[in-house]
Amino acid sequence: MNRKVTIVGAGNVGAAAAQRLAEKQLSDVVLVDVNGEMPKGKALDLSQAAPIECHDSKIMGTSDYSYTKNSDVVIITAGIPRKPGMSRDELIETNSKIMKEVTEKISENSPDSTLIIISNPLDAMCQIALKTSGFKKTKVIGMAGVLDSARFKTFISMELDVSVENIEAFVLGGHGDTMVPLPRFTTIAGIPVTELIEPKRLEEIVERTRTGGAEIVSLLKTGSAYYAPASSAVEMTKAILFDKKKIMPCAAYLEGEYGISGIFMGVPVKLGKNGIEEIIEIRLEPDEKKALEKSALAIKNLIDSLKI
Ligand code: TXD
Repeated sequence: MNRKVTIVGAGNVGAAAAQRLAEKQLSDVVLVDVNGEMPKGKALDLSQAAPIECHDSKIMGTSDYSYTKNSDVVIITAGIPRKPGMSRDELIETNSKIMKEVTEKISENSPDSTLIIISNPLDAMCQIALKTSGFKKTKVIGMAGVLDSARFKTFISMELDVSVENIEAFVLGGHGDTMVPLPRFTTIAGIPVTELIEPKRLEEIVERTRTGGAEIVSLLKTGSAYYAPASSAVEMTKAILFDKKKIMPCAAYLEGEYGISGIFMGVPVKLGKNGIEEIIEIRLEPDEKKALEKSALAIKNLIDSLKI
């Protein structure tokens, strides 16, 4: 195949993303991990599913970055996940070092790639990747909004017993407790959600979305969510590989958009072959704007503590 995607971190999210990329025949996949021969084992196992799943994507596992050369997209999931009771921010020390080391190697081997950052705390990890890689800000994108919006859509579809395909929803802001689900932009077959779900119940669904990651962490006991995060990363990858110009909520580096500067935060962006091709600015109501500013402040405080 003439499209190549590297996934750094062959753990839960990385392996699930490799499987989806291959089975959808979107690209060849290189799985990179520091954990001995584990990435080789996972790649071999995934390759042996190919004759049954009927795809010709090549999947390899390695710890050697020379195999990642000239990747089109690089998905970075390397790091440690949360344990029950932990916040995403508590991962910062360990994951910052890993993100720096990985981005150095990736930018050497694939200087023209687009980076999709997954590791937590997401907004801060994006900042490290941008600084370390020296890439243009349009080529470093964080995955959170697609997942948070998918969670919001799932809960709405459960509530109304309607197809998930009917639902459009947007979650903006940071990937944490201050994320900003926007009921005003949420529709079911074009019908505003506020026509179908009463405000109190909708607020409960919004709150479940905000804590959607923690709900899964507490059920799994070890590790955090990975099927939906992998799907979200693959959706973004597809938009870039196929130049789809698709609008989705992603963490982007802001320089004045929404009145915010110098941090990554979830906003609607258009994804295509050049990465982020446009940041879409929508007019927000005062309470929505306030919520977004609160989210930005939480991200800024975390970044300041990192001194990056
Ligand atoms: O919405 C989102 N952005 C997220 C983020 C949704 C789900 C998971 N989120 C975060 O992604 C999570 O908090 C973690 O920080 C990452 C990866 O989660 P995953 O569940 O895949 O963790 P695993 O299974 O522990 O896998 C991480 C792998 C593991 O195999 C390590 O050996 C590897 O990362 N690792 C490295 N690979 C390459 N290079 C280095 N330095 C390295 N260090 C660890």
